[in-house]
Amino acid sequence: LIIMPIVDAEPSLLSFEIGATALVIIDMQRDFLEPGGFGETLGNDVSLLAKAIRPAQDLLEAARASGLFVIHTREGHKPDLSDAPPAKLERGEPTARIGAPGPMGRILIRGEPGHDIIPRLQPREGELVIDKPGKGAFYATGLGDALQARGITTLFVCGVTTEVCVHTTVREANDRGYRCVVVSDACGSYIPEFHDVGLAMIKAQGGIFGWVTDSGRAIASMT
Ligand code: C5J
Repeated sequence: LIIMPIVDAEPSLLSFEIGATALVIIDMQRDFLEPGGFGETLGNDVSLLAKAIRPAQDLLEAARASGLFVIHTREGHKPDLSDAPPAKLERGEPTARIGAPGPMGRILIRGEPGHDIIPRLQPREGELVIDKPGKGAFYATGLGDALQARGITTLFVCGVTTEVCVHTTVREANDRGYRCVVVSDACGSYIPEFHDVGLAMIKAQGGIFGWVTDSGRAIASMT
């Protein structure tokens, strides 16, 4: 017997199977969330992202307790930048560029302190960590194969930023046939109106990219 929980979401309720569902936590990295990181060097108020940490932590604990497969992503590049397209590297003031030295090591470089996931959301053994060179988690990564191997069909998605890496990942996933449920308060943006409109875009037109819920309703569906 397979029990199908139901999550209350917009634009409709959605049933899912625990064993075929993953939680994907996008780029909750020190470089984006902590003072002195890449996000702040771009002129952003990083405290706007801090609001997503507690809901993401609660969601992660519920997902772990219910046996959902947990995936963490990190945006970043190899130290020699060979996986970073020139068009990406060119942007930003010289000191804020990817690969430049920052207070938490070279900005968005794998292995540097700023590239790491924040302490409160550290991955556990058995959870998948996807290092991605792009905004979407499917581009140039093993995510698609990992999901297929486990028979995953539904993704709860949260993280930062709502309109950039969360949105790009949800669009990639939607085109690949995954049902995506975006957890609104466990996402964050440096630009509050982009957060709001980003979530609205996902659930508009009958759920054109997926579903939107909040951490309370997501956790209730898992427990
Ligand atoms: C950005 C991300 N915003 N993780 N990255 O550059 O959304």
